[in-house]
Amino acid sequence: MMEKTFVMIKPDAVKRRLIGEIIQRFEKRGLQIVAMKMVDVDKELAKKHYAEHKDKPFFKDLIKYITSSPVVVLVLKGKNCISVVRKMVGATDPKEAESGTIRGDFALEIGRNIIHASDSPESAEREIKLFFKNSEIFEYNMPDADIIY
Ligand code: RTP
Ligand code: MG
Repeated sequence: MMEKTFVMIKPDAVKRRLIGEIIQRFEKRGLQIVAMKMVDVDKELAKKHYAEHKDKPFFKDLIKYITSSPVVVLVLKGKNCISVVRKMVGATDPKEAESGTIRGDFALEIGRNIIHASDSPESAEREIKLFFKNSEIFEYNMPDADIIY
């Protein structure tokens, strides 16, 4: 099934100059970038994005972390890309994440786990709407689509 998912390259990855490395993995996999920008996440937006965690003990630190520098946000498109991208990202706690996953290769701390990806079709839809206007999401042909799929 053709899907869209939302990805955020978090402040620690931006500061560590990992933006290109991370995006390259998604491109090489065959996923299509249909939206992308750098944004400052203010507290209000951060709280909306992570609303499901508002009562968790780590919520305050999470908001501080995610607002600590600009982030890069993307919409990726591809077959089954919501679960494919979650697999590429790896376990929430980088010390449990397999090598070969983004967190497993580049991170060590749960509170500094470098990337976010939507966990379901519902959250993908909600998160894409939260960060992008319709006019910022593009439709264009991927000439090699029939080779990839
Ligand atoms: P994300 O939403 O960022 O993609 O991460 P996730 O689905 O893998 O994990 P989730 O349970 O949604 O947690 C959201 C983010 O909160 C931080 N966290 N800290 N200190 C802690 O125990 C703890 N637990 C979660 C992480 O930054 C996690 O990505
Ligand atoms: Mg999550």
